[in-house]
Amino acid sequence: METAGESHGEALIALLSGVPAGVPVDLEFVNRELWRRQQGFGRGGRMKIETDKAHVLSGVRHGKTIGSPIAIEIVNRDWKNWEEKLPVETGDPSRHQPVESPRPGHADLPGALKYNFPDARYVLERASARESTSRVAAGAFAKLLLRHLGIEVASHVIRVGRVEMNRPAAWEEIVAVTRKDEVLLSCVDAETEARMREEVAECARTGDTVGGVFEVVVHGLPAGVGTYANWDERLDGLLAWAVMSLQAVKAVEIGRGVTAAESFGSAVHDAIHYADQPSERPTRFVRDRNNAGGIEGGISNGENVVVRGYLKPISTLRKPLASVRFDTREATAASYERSDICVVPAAGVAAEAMVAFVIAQQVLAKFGGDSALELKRNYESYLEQIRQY
Ligand code: EPS
Repeated sequence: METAGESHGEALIALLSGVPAGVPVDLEFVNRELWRRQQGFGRGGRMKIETDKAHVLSGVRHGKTIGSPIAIEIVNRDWKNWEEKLPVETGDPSRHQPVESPRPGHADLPGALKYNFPDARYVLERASARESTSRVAAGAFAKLLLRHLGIEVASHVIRVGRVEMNRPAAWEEIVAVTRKDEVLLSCVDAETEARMREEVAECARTGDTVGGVFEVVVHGLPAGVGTYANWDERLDGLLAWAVMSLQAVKAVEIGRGVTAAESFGSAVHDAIHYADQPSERPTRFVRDRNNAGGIEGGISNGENVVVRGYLKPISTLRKPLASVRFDTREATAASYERSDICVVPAAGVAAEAMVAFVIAQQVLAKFGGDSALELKRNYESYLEQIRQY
C-alpha cells in the first residue's frame, strides 16, 4: 500500500497492488469506512468541510477487482481555500501561510530541521493524520478481501483520558458500535461513553486535548497465519509496526500484553481444552479466555486477534505550549491551526484498516491465488486440513 497527498492539497491518493481478481467491491462500504473515520465527539471544524468519498481510478470493473493495481483518489474539498496558499507552482509568496513556531509533540521541529524548511508548513501538510484517510480507503479493500473468506475486523474505544471501560466487550457489541449512524466515542458501554464525553467536553472548555486507547479485533481468522520462523514474519510484530505507524499512536499492545508483564504465568496464559462437539470453528482446541490476543509465537491461534493502540493527546493545542519562532528565535506560543480535541474513535477506524491490510497480506502470502476463487479454494482446503488434524 502506498499513499500520497497533503492535508490541504488537491487530493489524497491510495495505491494498492496484489489484490486478486474477482473480489466483490461494495463502494458504499468503502465510503462508509471513510465516513466512520471522520466521526467522533471531539473532532474539529475540518470534518464539517470534508465529505470523504473514494474515487476509484483503476483496478475495479463491473463491481469486482480485476487483479490490477487499485488507485483511489479522495478529493480535499478544503483545497479551494488553499489553492493560493499552497500552489504547486511558485505562486504569490505573500499568500503563502507559514507555520511560524513548531508545536511540541508534532513533527514540526524535527521535520523542519531534517528537510531544511524555513518553517513547518510542508511538515504539517504530510505529517497530518489526514493521511490516514488514504489508508482507510485501501484498508476497506483489504476488509472486502477478508470478508470474502469470512474474516471480519472491527474496533471500539476502551479509554479516553482518565475514563476507562473496565469490562470486556463481546464481539457482537463491538460490531454494533461500528454499525451506528451516530458516532460519539465508540464505547460499547453507554454509561462509560457518557463519562468519556465529559472528559472531551472539559478539554473543549479548557483549550486542551485528550488521548486514549482503542482496541481492534479480528474475528474468524483461523490458526496458522504468521510464523515464528523468522523475526520479520511474526504476526504480532507486523501488527505492532502497522498500528504504531499511525499518527499519534505511542504504544501497541497485543491481548493483555501490558498487564501480563506484572502478573504470574498461571494468571496470564490461556489453558487449552478440547471441545466435545465441533462448532463453526475449524478446530476443537479451545480456550476459556484470550489473554494472548489470538497470537502465540507470532502465529494466529484461532482466537480473536486483539490489538490495542495507545494514542497520545493531539499536539495542536488551542492554549498552546511554549515554543520558539523559526525566523527570529524569539520565545513565543506554538502555532495553532484548526484542530481536533479527541480522535480516539477515528484512530480506531484507521487502525482497523492497518490491521486488515496486514492480515490480508499474510492471508495472501499463505493461501495465494490470482483470483478470489483460487484464493477461497486454497483457504477452504487449509480449513479442512486443520478440521481433520
Ligand atoms: C485530519 C486530522 C488533523 C486535522 C486535519 C484533518 O490533522 P493533524 O494530524 O495535522 O492534527 O487537523 O484537519 C486540518 C488540517 C484542518 O484544516 O482542520 C483528518 O484526520 O482528516
